[in-house]
Amino acid sequence: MSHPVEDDRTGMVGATELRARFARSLSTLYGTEVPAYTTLVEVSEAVNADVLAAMGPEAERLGSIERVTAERHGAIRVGTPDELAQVARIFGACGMHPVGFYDLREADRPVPVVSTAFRPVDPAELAANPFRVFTSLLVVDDRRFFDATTQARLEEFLAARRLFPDELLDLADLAEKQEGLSSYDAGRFVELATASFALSPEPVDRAWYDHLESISSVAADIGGVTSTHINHLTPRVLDIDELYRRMTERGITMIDRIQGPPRTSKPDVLLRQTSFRALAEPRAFREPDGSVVQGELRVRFGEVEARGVALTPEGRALYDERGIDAFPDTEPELHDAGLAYYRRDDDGRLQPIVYEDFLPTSAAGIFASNLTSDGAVDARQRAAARDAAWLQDALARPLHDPYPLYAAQAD
Ligand code: OOG
Ligand code: NI
Repeated sequence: MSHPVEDDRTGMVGATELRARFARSLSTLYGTEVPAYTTLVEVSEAVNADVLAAMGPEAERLGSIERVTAERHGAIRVGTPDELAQVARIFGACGMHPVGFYDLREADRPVPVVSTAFRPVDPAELAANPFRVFTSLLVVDDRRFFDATTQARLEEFLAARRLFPDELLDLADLAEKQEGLSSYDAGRFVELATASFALSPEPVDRAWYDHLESISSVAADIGGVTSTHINHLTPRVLDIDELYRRMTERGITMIDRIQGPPRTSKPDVLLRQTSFRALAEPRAFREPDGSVVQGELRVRFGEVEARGVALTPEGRALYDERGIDAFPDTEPELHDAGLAYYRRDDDGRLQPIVYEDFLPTSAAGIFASNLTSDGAVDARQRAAARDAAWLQDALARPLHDPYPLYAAQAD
């Protein structure tokens, strides 16, 4: 289904345009909040221009330069199934649908969340603007992290907050119902949605935050504050090794490695990411005696990524079990072995289908690089049951499996 950008007759702003505006508006916000992000975007654009100049049309096989230049992924974290369902309505208005189930509690450095990614699923929509948001939900009843008292306090704290104003949620529902918003409503929607993800000036309860932080930094970032915020916003780059060099040259300390497959002469697969820790940001704290003081928190960061071809389940199993070395050297071999998704263009040439999702090990690495404490996990305690079916119920809308989406694009 294609949505008109802005129908001249009705003046309606469709989902595609809402998504593009929302991504741009968040980018402007994040640039004012985390200035190094602006540097990252500038360096990414310079690297992309150089790759395009050096390689010509070949550089655009994994997406047009317009798509890649506008391309961002964000990350947000919420505390309750109700909050997640509200997020789903806001992203739904922008034509972003939940895809995939990630259980970060199973990572090497476990984080008490389960996650999905909201993104367009239709190839034309992905080409127009592939904005995606990795969205994590705290698992408050997982005893390996939270004792019964902490769980009860978390539930009470989270039930008392409102992340999104009713006006925003009503506009989101209206946008989905009438497949767009009037020009005025669209402006309001983008303004309210962006403001919902800004860092809040509301004082943080020091004792409560510290208690959660001793268990998990991510738990504190979610359940220790009264609002949510964009945790990072990631541009896409066509040569991440070159990006890493240029950022380091500019004096920005990157994490020690690029996550994902190492650089090889083989076709690029899946996703490679790297990041830097943002500076500590000033935040107000309420001390146990009731006084409010200025302090700082270091919860946000910068990240950049390069994307390759999507792997089939067989290709993914090979990657997870044996690494990139086990892969063939050329695209026709990857295709013929059924390891990656391609489609044929009108001339019969293979065109790669871009990987649009995330990698649990990379995500866990990104979470970990951003944590101030290792936290405390008691593996002997009971895990809370969470799976894709549970998440779909919480979302109150269909949760897509990524593989059939890639298979449909390849056909
Ligand atoms: C999400 C981390 C996952 C990625 O790129 O893998 C992620 C978070 O820190 O909330 O964004
Ligand atoms: Ni990320």
